[in-house]
Amino acid sequence: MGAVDDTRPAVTRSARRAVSVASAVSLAVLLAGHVGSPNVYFTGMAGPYSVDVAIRPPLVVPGIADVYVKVGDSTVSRVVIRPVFWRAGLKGAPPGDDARPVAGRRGEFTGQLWLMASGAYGVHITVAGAAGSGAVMVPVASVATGELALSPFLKWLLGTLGVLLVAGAITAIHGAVGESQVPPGEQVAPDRRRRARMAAMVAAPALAVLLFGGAKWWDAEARRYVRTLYRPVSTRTGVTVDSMVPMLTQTVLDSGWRVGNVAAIMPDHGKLAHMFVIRADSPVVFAHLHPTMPDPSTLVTPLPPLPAGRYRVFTDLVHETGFERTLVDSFMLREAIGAGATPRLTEDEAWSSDVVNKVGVFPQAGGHDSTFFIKWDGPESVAARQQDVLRFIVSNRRGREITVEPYLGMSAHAVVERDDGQVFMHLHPNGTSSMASQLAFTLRDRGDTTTDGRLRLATDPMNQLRTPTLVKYLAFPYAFPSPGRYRVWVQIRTDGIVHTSGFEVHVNAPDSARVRR
Ligand SMILES: [Cu+2]
Repeated sequence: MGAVDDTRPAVTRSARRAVSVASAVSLAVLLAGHVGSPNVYFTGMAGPYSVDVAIRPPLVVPGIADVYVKVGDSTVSRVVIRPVFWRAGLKGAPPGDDARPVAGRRGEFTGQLWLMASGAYGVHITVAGAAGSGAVMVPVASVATGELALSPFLKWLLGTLGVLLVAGAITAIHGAVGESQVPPGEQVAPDRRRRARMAAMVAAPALAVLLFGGAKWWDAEARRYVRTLYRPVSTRTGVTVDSMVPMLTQTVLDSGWRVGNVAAIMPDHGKLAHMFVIRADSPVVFAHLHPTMPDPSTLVTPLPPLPAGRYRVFTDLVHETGFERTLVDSFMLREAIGAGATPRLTEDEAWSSDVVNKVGVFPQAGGHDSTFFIKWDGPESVAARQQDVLRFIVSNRRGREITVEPYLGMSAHAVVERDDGQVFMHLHPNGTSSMASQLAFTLRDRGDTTTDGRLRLATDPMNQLRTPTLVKYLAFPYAFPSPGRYRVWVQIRTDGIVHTSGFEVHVNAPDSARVRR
């Protein structure tokens, strides 16, 4: 497994390009949409009921997803979960299964779902209680990301049983031809004994051939499976400077993608792509950009001024199938760029090179300017897999709530990255799934598609924030997947300006006493 920051500097220098820039191709093994963080978290309404959903997708496909549903209403008596594959739609989906109540935990239900194919699934959750029934859909990317290995003990046990089985089969054939033909107590005649030996001698190579064939078949199956494993799409990222303005170009190298073998990209939050450029060797430089796509395998965006250093690039895309993916790459800047130019950014793009607030060290984290404060409200000590940890208090100078304007249809955006780049997640107060993916499923279920299977994208995504709201608390449903040092950036818009606040969080190994699930 290559690290994200496997940079192979290939410096391009020309008279017209003011700076030399190294480009890199990353070869990291990462998950679709959710880099190193496969679990799906969702907070929202199923009709009249508030629900918190956590879904752990399987490592292999077909495989079993674990689904947890927590409902806020104590009258809820039944929770039904149902997996819908994007291509099959509701009509082609298996009937739902009843989730069972978790013993000793009021309002919590759990169940398992088979995900049979690779691609986007919508998990439909229907909740029934005193206020009637309500449903909600949570998109999940189903990808085979690994092979299940046998434990050494199981290998030894199965190997021993196999040897016994073969030995037993030969003994049985020997007996069937020899002793079993003779009444009990009688001697086995020499020619019968010889025939039995012959039979065993024929059976042994025949069994060997069968075993060999079986092993061949198994290897072929395993190879076929490995071919279906999800592989990240590799890209090349380069930075050039044209009349002082630095431009980033990310090119998809995958040949299947380049000839149009992947589903079209659909806008999410009204943008085709969300690109996050994060300095690798220091957490203080962060940019949220929206590249244009002059063709389906090229992403281009102006960059804000950036100091020299190594940068990671995470580009979130959603396919029209509802499948979310993140393109991961990195680049190196030998010197600072763009310092003299006015950043050519749109009002929906934001960048920050402020100090990152270490949680526990600077609990009074400040906003971009000091018109408001955003303070870590999660636990002082965070463990991996612990839920309800990404919480913040937002206040103005007088300690009151502030008015937050919609930023790309959301009250807030959060980006989580482990400092080695192996974990990356872009999420919102309603969870980790993109609005675009939800829209894709809704349109397909309604039959809002063209004859060639494309989505009719005239519809606006639902669940969008459209008007300014008063905000005091911000919470993002999430659990850090693994221990390590993480950076978290929170973005909100006030007075027409997008503010980015950075935090550094140390995540401890899961402590069984504290983990909620
Ligand atoms: Cu966002």
